[in-house]
Amino acid sequence: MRKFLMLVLAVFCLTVLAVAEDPFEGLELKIAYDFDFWDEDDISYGTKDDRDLFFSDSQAGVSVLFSGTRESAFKDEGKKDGLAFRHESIWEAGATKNYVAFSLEQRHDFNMYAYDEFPDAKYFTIYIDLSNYSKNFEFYPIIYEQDYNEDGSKAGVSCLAVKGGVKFYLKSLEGELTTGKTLENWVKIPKGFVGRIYMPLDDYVPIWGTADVNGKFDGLEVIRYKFSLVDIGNKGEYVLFDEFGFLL
Ligand SMILES: [Ca+2]
Ligand SMILES: [Ca+2]
Repeated sequence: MRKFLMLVLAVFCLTVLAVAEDPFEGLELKIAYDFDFWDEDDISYGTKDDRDLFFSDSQAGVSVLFSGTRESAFKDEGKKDGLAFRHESIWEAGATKNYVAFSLEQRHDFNMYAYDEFPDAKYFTIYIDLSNYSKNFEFYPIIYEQDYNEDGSKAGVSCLAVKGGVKFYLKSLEGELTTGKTLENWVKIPKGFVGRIYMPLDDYVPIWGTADVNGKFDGLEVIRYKFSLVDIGNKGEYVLFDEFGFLL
């Protein structure tokens, strides 16, 4: 009898552990922005010469250069073709370093996922490759989206950022899942990390004077991503991003 109880207990513990190890169980990844429709190596992106207007705001051409590159392009499924977003520092030591942030528009006609809906998504995920960046990577992953009143009618636009002190996840290319704690509206990704990060949307709150009337991430009209970087690294260092998506 005692042996049986031990067995039951062991099975129970294993089950609990297994659930705890997969925070994404039952959730489906929907890609929102894959950069594959960019032109390869076009360094006008984000600058005043950018005719495609993928960015509504950035310092590209001043402190950083943006381009689409085959290097470290990522696919969650299938072969790894397509492009990734290369965010490169051109900052010369000693020169004035500009505040660096970019606003990338989700709703662009070239983006095949531009007008997709991600209703009540639980996580915002980004593939990130820090192989060519020499520090921990610190940034603010901010999302603008349409907010709704309790009756379903449109409210204003929410500018949403993560609360401090909550858990987020990192999954390396090898599949190892680890966790980190957020800081106030920003996260620190360990030096050299390559893989996906997962931000908990239930812990996203409105900032900069905006409201979230119904108190949740709606995901029906994602407008843009605003990433603000604490440091851009030394000249020639770069960070690669790919496959922004939502888990729902
Ligand atoms: Ca891609
Ligand atoms: Ca809302």
